[in-house]
Amino acid sequence: MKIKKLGLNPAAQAFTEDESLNEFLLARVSAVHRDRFTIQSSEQSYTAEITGNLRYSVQDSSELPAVGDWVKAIPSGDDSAIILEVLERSSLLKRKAVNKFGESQSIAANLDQAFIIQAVVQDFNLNRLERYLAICNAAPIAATLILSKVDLITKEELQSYIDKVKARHPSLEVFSLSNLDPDSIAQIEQTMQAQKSYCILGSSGVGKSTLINALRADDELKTQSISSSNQKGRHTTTHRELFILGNGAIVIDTPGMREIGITDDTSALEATFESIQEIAQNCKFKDCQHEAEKGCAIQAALDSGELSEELYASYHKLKLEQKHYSTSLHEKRAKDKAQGKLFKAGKAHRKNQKY
Ligand SMILES: Nc1nc2c(ncn2[C@@H]2O[C@H](COP(=O)(O)OP(=O)(O)O)[C@@H](O)[C@H]2O)c(=O)[nH]1
Ligand SMILES: [Mg+2]
Ligand SMILES: [Zn+2]
Repeated sequence: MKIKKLGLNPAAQAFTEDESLNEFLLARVSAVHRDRFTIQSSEQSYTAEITGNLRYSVQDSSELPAVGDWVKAIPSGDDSAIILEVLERSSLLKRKAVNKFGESQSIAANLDQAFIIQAVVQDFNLNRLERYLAICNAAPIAATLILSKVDLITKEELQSYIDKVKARHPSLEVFSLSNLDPDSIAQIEQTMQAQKSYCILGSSGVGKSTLINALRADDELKTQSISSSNQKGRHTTTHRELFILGNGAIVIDTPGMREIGITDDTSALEATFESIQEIAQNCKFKDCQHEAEKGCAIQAALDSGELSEELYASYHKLKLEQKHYSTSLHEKRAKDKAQGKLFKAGKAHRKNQKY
């Protein structure tokens, strides 16, 4: 297989043009396990570990290899390797780590586009959609909405859902999907381009696995791992979360997420709520908090009905969450720094002691 089929990003492209490729292995992370990774080179897949150096030098778990990352590695056996370095990412989809102070958690790296799925039955929720849009804008990656299980509702009902989305996000592309209808799957697949990387996001039960299984019916790497298992009697159960579709597009499977906490990228929220940003430009004061200030265009738009209360409430909630995350992050950094100083002081102290 040609390496470019794995969807090279600029850093990986530069690596292929570099001589060091002769010595080192260029591979893409196709699965993440507790402390091991599955990586895919142009030749084969490897079970890989990271060097202790890499493990101890990271400040935040999001610096560790994620699915979709390009890595520099060295083979350490027939089908094992050691990851030396994570190459520069062109995007990183992440969320706030659950129950961890000021930390983020990677979802996938080097994506071009996300499909956000919401089922029209029991799952449709614009505020949650906006959370997904915010993490996609922060990555930054393009996002498209798929309304799934449309076989369970009428055309008129479907249109009313689409209208609700469009009222808040006029430029968001919306697909409708019934996994029972191959045409609707084909319509989504047709928009996916060769060598571009896609992920599918959404709550549990919305039809992600069913869609991915339909898409990966012709997964190119599947035949590759079967043939290498025939040759060497291994690789039989290689777990992967990265697939190459028949049309050459790359799909990265992500685990279902209960919480989609946002992190500290303020421009991502502004991009998600474009209409609010446009209105806010007319506020009299640049640093207007849109509370009780004179000449606040947001308050005026809310009063006139030009800006929907629901949309503004959704924005406001995410904004507060983002501020909270930023505060935690600063506190964590200050704490880490203080601990680092303490550690250094301890070391100096021990060095000065005779025994
Ligand atoms: N009616 C209907 N059911 C679906 C559709 N897609 C998936 N399902 C069902 O919804 C359930 C959850 O699907 P699954 O793909 O596992 O969802 P995931 O948790 O998002 O991966 C299963 O029982 C599927 O058979 C659809 O388009 N229409
Ligand atoms: Mg699933
Ligand atoms: Zn204002």
